[in-house]
Amino acid sequence: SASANPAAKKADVLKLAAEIIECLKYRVGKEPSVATRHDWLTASIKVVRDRVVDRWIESTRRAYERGDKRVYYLSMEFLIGRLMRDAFSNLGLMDQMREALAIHGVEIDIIAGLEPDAALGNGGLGRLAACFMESMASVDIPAHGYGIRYVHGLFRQEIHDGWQVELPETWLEHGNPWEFERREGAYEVGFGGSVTSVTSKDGRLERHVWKPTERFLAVAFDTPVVGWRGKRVNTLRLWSAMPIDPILLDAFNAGDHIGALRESNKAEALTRVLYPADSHQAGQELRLRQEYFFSAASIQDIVRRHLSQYPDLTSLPEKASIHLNDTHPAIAVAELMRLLMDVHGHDFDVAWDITCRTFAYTNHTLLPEALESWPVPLFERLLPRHMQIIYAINAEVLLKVRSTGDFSDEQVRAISLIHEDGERRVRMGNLAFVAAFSVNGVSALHTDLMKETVFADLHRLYPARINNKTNGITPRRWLMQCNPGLTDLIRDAIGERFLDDIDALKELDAFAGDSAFQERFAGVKRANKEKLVGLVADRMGLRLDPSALFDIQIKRIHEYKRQLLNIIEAVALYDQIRSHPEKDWLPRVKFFGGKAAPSYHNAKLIIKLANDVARVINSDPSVRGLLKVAFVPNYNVSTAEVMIPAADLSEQISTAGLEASGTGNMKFALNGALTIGTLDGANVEIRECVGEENIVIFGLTAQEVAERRAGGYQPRAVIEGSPELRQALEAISSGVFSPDDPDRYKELIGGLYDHDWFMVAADFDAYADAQRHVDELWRDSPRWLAMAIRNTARVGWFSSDRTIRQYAREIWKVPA
Ligand code: DL6
Repeated sequence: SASANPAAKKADVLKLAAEIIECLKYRVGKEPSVATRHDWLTASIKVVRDRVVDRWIESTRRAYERGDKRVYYLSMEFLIGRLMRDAFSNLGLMDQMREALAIHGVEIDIIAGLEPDAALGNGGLGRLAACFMESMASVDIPAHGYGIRYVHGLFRQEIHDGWQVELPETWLEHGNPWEFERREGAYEVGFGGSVTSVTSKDGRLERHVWKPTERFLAVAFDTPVVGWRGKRVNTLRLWSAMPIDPILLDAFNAGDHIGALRESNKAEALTRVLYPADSHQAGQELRLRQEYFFSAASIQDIVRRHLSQYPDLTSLPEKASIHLNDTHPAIAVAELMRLLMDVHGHDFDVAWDITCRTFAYTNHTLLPEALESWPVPLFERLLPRHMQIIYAINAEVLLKVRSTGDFSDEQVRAISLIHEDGERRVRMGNLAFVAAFSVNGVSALHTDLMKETVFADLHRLYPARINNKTNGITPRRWLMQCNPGLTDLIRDAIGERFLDDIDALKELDAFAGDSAFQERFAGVKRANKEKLVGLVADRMGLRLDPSALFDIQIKRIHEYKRQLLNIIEAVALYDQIRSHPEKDWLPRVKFFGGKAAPSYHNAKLIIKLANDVARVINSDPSVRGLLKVAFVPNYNVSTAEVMIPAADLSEQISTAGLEASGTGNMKFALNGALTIGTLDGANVEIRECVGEENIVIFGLTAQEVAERRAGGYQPRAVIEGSPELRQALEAISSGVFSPDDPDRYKELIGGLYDHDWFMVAADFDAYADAQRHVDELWRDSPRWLAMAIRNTARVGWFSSDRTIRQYAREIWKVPA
């Protein structure tokens, strides 16, 4: 290959350099002398994209010719971040492109920094979908991702006077050189209207015909997803809504120039913005429209592809698995049923059999407020035919339940697809569950809790259905690309094999106690910390000391993730440092980053609190720089790629039982940070892999949390029994950090005394003790480094390649 042979590599560099100029000229329309940095970025991407296309066509053709089974991954969210480094490095073209651009006096790192993040997702669920897309291509599974091409992805966060301000995000501002628009591949998607039934001459009911009143076009935009070493290229197909009649000419000619664009505007609104709610149901009509829009377009596309190759849809389950990433695309179940019955003439039983052997579903949260359900009247108005189909499915399921004779009325009500207490609602989780041949959780603990809680009754009815697939992360982005220093160091120590087989990372274990290796490992960490120091200086004007312990909590802001616990501990530590200046305190920087859902009041207040506390602590001379707090604005994938490699300590401190898995926890461990965490989500399995001596676990277990709640937990008594906690809470609620508005945190903190649903008080002392234990470990640098190296060495199992292979073998039944 070009990378192995220096002469071939040199020739390729020259070829790429020429292609870049050619592309600038003929596809961007510029001469190098007038090209902007964005033009260079566009030209570089398009040159590499051309090379991707050959492999893409080849991958698609191969799947077709061999009659391979395909995986369809339906997800409302794909939190991709930047793609350039991913594609260049997976194709092995990074060095060549760097040199080719350098010939033209262009620095690749500068133009790489101009690529906007594709932030088509909120958090863990969307980022998992992006890691899975990369892994499916890397392990050579023919797969298509389906989602929405939001014009505005997740909002840009600014911090004004400590408060989160949301601004529109405009990732398409300079165009998107990765995508291919497919006008020819458009489908119609309807809403509203009515259903009529057409009967045959002998009076038998033949078909239902849905006549929607509103109709839109779903236009595909395809992005190639390159796997490691370019082995395979898959397609991420994102749908954009367009009007069927772009302009109503009659209205226009009658002088109604605004009204004439009504259809265009309605279509544009449909796929314009990503809902920024995370762990909370976005119960708006537009959201249900988005869900149906992309599900319907995807199912039509899947059916079309199948029928272009096979005579009918009875073979669909053998040739396709449709995976529902959470319940957001669950309406696809009813859409496939509709096409099977109303368009392709199958009767209900056949359609249901095909459907149930085709769908699989992943659950990502147990939080009741995040479980989707839609009011029946809304559903009926927007999707009348689908409502009928859901009633028919429900009848089928409830008949089965009744026939077992094992379920109480209450249990039958819990299984029903329709929630009947008070407002009648369609339960999307139950719909997905009954239609899927596999229902999986995302960590061992979460899967167990699914069986015991939200899906307890459905699990009894379908005991073989729930299975676990612990999440993973792609080591290409989350080690090789974001941490080239560590990657080179590992390569020097154990050779290249880990690049292709992440299990080989285990060999690094032998170096954990090697002082020369430790020194180099510390050097890499130091350089990564300096890079983060630079980012913080640029973005916030804050100066930080890279030799301090970097303690980082980055994730969505949510009460269950307990950023508040971390902030309260910072306040307690601040008290201690001032009361005991004589003690040998360790310099520490507590970093926070994350966005709050715009309508989530307490989460936004927690951001303000972090910033208020930061302002006071950072400017207090008596702290002598021993503690700093930094809330890094606009946390996103690209920021994560700088912060994670720079972390010494990873905060994974959710209330046990509430974080389904977490994936940030895996990224930090892979990059040699120690975890301070509860026994929640995948932390449990991380502890098993790294060994309990290499992780700092504290706090109540999920079972203990449940017991405490059941036993009448009284946080007030706990707070009164913990002087450190009490003082910290009093300081916050009395306005020490908010002199301009002393009551700002009264309610937030007051709530802890009476409810404390997330067990902040119950876990505080254990957390503070764990932090002091971290201090002790940090003082013993060789020991710390050995632990950090063991973390890197032992978490290869959390590669999303492993996760995807398990999905392939155990759910989709495709080779991988
Ligand atoms: O499975 C991916 C990711 C988990 O790692 C997180 O623990 C979990 O909170 C997240 N869930 C969501 C919210 N989802 N809904 N619906 O993002 O999924």
